[in-house]
Amino acid sequence: MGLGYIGLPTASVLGTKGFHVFGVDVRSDVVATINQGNIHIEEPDLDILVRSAVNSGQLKAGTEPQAADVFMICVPTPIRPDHSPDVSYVEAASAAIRPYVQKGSLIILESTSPPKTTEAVVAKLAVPEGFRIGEDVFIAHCPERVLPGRILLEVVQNDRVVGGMTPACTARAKSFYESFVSGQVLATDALSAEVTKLVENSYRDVNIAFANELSMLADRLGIDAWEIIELANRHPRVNILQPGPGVGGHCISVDPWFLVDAAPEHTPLIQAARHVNDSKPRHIVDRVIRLAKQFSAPVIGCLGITYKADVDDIRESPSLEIAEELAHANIGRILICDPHVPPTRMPELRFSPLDELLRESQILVLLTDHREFRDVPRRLLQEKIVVDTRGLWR
Ligand code: SAJ
Repeated sequence: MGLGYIGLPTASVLGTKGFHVFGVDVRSDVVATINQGNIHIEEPDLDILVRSAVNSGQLKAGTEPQAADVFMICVPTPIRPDHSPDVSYVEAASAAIRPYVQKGSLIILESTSPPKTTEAVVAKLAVPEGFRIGEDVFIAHCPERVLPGRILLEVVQNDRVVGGMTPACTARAKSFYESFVSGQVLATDALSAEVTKLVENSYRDVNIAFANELSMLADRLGIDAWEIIELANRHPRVNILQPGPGVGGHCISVDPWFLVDAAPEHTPLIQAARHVNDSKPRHIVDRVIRLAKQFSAPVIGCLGITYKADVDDIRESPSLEIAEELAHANIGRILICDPHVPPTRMPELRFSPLDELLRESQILVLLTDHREFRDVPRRLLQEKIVVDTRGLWR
């Protein structure tokens, strides 16, 4: 259920490992694309795998579920504007499979979810009347852990955490994952699996927040944050992450809020980290606005709008937020270049080819460290004012 960044790679891996997979998505355009052997998202080698699974007849897609031995729910779990969790897609997917769940079916929630979702949503909405969990039907949470850009490797190689509603549910889910995962499959209960996943992403968010706080402190002191981090990381027990324009993507900037929502009074550090990371785009925008004041007709080039390097994903992207803020700030001409985002996807922004942007801009703002930006001639950078939010051109 759900053929996005997690569902489609998982479906195609299973398809090429001999499973008969029926992928369901509410978007009929996505279903049509996949049934033609094509893909609607960018991920290394995914096109090859999907084409092979579809051509061999192992993977088919549709907008309505079918009866199955195993149901995997891989739908988004966003937050609302007030940061509270929105599990409506999990509710809809659970209700949609209910008529197709049979005795013996295994239902797995892969979506990163707020604590107790497996029990309160999936078990409640997907299980037909009279079925006993752990006897007639088996329900488990196995949170996805893959890193966009490395999904096809990680979906097979990563260790997995599987938590069932009962020990029998855990055992069923564990043996299913062991049939296609080469990493270890670690057993726990559903709530612990839910919280483990949220802790992983919150850990990363807190650590990136430390790097981002440091970088803002370094700006104030007029020193180079990357140099400080490099030097500090030579200590045997220090390993600081990299500062950037903020934290984006559909995972790390969202999931910590699920823990905050579950226990607001016990999560001050997680909340502070979210606020630090969310404040970083504003810090960059203010800096560029200050720098632009020295020009009578400033031209500002923004390089990259996706949330991280070499992906096409702009969800929650701080780079996009900065580019849009600058475009609306009335401070001059804002040019944008992102080799992973076709200009037609964002008609309201002014896109330029890289060479034109580099030639025309007086201020260059490096927002996403795409491979294509690495080799910009350093000589050219010396003639410009450079705001390198990723430390790519150091
Ligand atoms: N970032 C920094 N500095 C760093 C590392 C990352 O600013 O040192 C920024 C990135 O630019 C990006 C954001 O953080 O904006 C998140 O990027 P990421 O590469 O850290 O992670 P995601 O969101 O692509 O994937 C994460 C992964 N989680 C962890 O590494 C703990 C992945 O394994 C999860 O499966 C995924 O979230 C998910 O789906 O939950």
